[in-house]
Amino acid sequence: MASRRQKDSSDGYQPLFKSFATDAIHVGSEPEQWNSRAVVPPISLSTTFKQHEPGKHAGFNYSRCGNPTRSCLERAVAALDGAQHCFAVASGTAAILTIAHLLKAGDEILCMNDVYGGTNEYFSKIAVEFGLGVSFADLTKLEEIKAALKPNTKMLWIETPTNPTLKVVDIKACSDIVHTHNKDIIVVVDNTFMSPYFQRPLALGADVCMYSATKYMNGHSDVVMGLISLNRDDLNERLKFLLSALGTVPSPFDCYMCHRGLKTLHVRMKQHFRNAMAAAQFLEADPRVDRVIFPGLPSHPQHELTRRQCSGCPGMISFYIKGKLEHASTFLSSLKLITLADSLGGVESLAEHPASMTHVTVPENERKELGISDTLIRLSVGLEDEEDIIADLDQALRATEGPIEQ
Ligand code: P1T
Repeated sequence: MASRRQKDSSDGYQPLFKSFATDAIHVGSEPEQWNSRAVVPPISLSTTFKQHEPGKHAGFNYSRCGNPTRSCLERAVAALDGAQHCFAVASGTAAILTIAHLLKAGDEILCMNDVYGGTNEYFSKIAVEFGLGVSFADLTKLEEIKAALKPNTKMLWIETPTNPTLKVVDIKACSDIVHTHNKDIIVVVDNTFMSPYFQRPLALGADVCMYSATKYMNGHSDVVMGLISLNRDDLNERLKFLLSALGTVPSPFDCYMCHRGLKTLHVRMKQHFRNAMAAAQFLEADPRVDRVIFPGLPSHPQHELTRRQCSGCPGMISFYIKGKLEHASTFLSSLKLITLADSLGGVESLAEHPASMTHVTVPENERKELGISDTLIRLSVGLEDEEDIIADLDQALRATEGPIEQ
């Protein structure tokens, strides 16, 4: 599937993946798989399944090990990722935990230095307690990768664009560097922000692609879930075992919900991109804003790479407001349409303050180094009318102009 790209490339980005919408709507939802010919996969709540004879069953034995509703979702996601295999898991965090269990004590993970706060926390506070070594590097500087690899490095963890400073990492270049060094290093890409509509990491050399499906994949802020896609049969067997042994699985209802959300991913992502571009251009021209980070803007340091690697950009914008912490707080508290809340990737626009919310657990000195300052604000631009989103940003920025309470 990875090679099935449409011919026309309109605006300098990678062409969209051919038949993406058709696959999103139909793969995993074939009516012929059910006696009832249901057009929408039923929610299969049964925890257990009758066996023909001991150890012989019709595909499912116990829902922790596999479930028909989950399987429908997994087939759809595999198609969208150009993958042979996919696992739905209980959360993005459960995906991180399960993938980390591919390693053993004494192995080391080399991780992008700017990642979701929970990812940083899991690696640096929990995985290390179980004997995994963890080091962080700026993977946008390719020359630093080789120097950071150790004889026991067994996994490279890429997040791109990064959360929250939206740095873009060259997946193919990183994969080539580490696989040339040692082909057994497992390259993992957290593709939460881009979604498979804009970026397919497996086609770029990654071994494993994962998502917090809580975000764009489900898209409606009503499911916590994770997804893992891959092509390697050896890792697939191990992950199947780990999922069942660790029990990091989602509920059938959540699988149904996520599969339902996935069917409009292509429509949503297109509009997220349009709305975010308009909001980013508005913010970049605004004198009350210091700097806007949006990979779709020519001012983004990896804008050219983004066009080379992706088919577009999601609704994520980060920006530095002029002033101090108080200006950021006043802006966030003054928003009316845009909701001040953690998370991202839903139909509704959200805004947050990484230094005190999503990335509060990252040590202060690291936050400073990464650019997660008190004036950094992260927006998840939703699908409301573009003019209404911009009007809300404008009125909240206006609130920061007068005297600010300290
Ligand atoms: O929340 P959960 O589904 O467990 O996913 C964790 C996760 C993993 N990877 C990335 C890139 C993420 O952004 C997240 C979760 N992020 C937020 C909740 C947030 O507001 O950034």
